[in-house]
Amino acid sequence: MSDRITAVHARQVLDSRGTPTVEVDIHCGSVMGRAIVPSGASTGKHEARELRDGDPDDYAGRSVGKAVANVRQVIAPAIVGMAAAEQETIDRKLCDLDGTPAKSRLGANAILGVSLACAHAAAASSNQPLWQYLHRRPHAPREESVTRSVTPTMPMPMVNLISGGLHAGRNLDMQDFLLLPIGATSYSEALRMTVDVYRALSSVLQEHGFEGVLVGDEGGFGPKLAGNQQAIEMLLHAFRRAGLHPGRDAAIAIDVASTHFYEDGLYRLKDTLMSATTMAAMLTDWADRYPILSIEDGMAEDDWAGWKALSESLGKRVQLIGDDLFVTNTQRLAQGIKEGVANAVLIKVNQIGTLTETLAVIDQARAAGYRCVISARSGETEDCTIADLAVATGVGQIKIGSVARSERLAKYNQLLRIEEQMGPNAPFAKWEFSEPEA
Ligand code: 2PG
Ligand code: MG
Repeated sequence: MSDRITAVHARQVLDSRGTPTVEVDIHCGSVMGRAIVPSGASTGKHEARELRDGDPDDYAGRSVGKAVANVRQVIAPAIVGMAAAEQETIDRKLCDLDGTPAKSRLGANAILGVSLACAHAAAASSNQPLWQYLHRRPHAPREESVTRSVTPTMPMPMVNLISGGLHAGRNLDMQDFLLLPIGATSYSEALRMTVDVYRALSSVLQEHGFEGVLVGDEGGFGPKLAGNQQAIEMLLHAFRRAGLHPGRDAAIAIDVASTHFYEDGLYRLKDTLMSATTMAAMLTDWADRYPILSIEDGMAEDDWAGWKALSESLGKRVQLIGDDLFVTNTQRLAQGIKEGVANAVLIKVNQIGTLTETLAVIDQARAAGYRCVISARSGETEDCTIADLAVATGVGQIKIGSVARSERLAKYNQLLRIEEQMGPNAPFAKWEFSEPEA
């Protein structure tokens, strides 16, 4: 079936917080590819820019009519007639049409919707599931791509269990306390273990007097705990309650999201003010005492010296992920690699705004021995592109949120479908951590 783009349409829909976002449909004759753009709450300042209308009377300034109009009036005429599979050419054209470094003219939301919908349309035209199409993409520049040589692999989920920070009314300083079901030998086993732990945590919290706990933006519990360490203790209880051995079957990951409590060179936690050195010492102490295998944004987005200290202290034994630090951007990552900062990158498609640029960051990370974690945003929808992307690139890890709220389950369920499509021996990224080559 031809993958010539015959029509491009966009509309405003709502995300999981009831906030407007952009949905794009790309038609290639009788087939259609669709994508919906996610949106963050704890965004990094170096991310590509979402275009919002800013009219206080229309969804409190958050409507996306301008971005939708840009897809219909500026982007559509420029790409109709092109082949949807020419992803690099289309993405370059989108960047050129925009012409700004942060995609602020047309809006990264307009651009990303089109970029991802193209991939969906091309996959549909070639009659393949998206993960398979992405892995075999006909026009991709193969030679220099590390990802090209990788086997599609089911990712290890990193699952939000307790939410804090900007995702749960700042009840805790740190944003996410997550489970890594490291004992799992398949994706579906990892998911089952996760649900066991989620249920166990619900009863553990009740027993500790946290009745009627609400869930945060990503479905994690949002109890008003005494502090960050109590969150860790609750997780360890829940692991044991679910019959899992902490450190062997189940481990902890933290998204500190420290950019959001960093001010004037200091980390302002609820009950204390910390320098970067003290912060690094505290995280190191936690990693000594608890089975914490991964720490995201332990330091703030522009605190390179703090990042360096943390990397020197923990980089050999703990996965240190840059989210606000790297913002899925090759220039930021290049600086990190040069300075020996962090050892993993969070990959969020809307931080950079096109599929091509996202794949470039994954390749760059891999070439430097940095690990990648494909991630959802706190504002999500039924769009499951990232599930297919994680499998196609074989990066090995995905962070979607908790096992509650259907915008999260949409992705977990898509991964179950993909696992089934891959057959009984679907490759699964078991947990392993080795220090990147010096
Ligand atoms: C993060 C993400 C997802 P947000 O910080 O990693 O948890 O949050 O989408 O709000 O940036
Ligand atoms: Mg983060």
